[in-house]
Amino acid sequence: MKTAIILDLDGVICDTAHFHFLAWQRLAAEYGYALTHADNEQLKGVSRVDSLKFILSLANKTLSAEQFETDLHRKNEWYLELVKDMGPSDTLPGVTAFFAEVAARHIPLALGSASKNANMVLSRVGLLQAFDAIVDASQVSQGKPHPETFLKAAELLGIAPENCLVFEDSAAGVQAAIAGGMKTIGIGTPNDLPGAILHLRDLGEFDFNRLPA
Ligand code: B16
Ligand code: MG
Repeated sequence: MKTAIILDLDGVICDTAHFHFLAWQRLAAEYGYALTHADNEQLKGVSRVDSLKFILSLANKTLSAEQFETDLHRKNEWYLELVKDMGPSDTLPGVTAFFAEVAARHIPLALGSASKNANMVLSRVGLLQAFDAIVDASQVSQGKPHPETFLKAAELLGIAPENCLVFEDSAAGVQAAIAGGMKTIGIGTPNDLPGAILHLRDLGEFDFNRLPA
């Protein structure tokens, strides 16, 4: 039975999760709220709109619909400024070797990201062509923790969900993969990512001999 791999982007392939955090922290500071790393664990993998709603609830603040859209746009502009100088060397440890192993073993590979910037970030780090399928926020109606992102990726690969292995750094993403009937490897700690079958610091720690043949 062929096993496929589905990778999350931010926090798994590159350290853009940190850039999202910096941009949200800047916006939250304007609302008088100091966004913490613990808060950020709950924002990882969450869509832009839902992230802003969560921050507003933390800051106990409401915005007009117009200001809400303006602030979403400003956050994204700050994020784009932070990623604009990224290049092929800006992947997380072990990513290059991981992709080489996936290619050598002819393992079907998909991206399952909640980001609308996924294609741009992948092309900056030179990995856009490495995927057999890419699913980002523009192709789904329900973001993580809903399983739609990963189910769509499995469908595009033509691999049954139970034969897909998802690598995720977010609690929302781990929940999404489990809800889709997939196995998940957490890039992070068991405390932050309950439900994952294995926890690694980065993709470089993955042992391909653990994959079913
Ligand atoms: P954007 P992932 C997610 O990407 C991030 O983890 C999350 O922090 C971000 O809010 C979300 O994408 C939306 O990103 O504003 O670029 O559309 O981790 O699912 O690859
Ligand atoms: Mg992520």
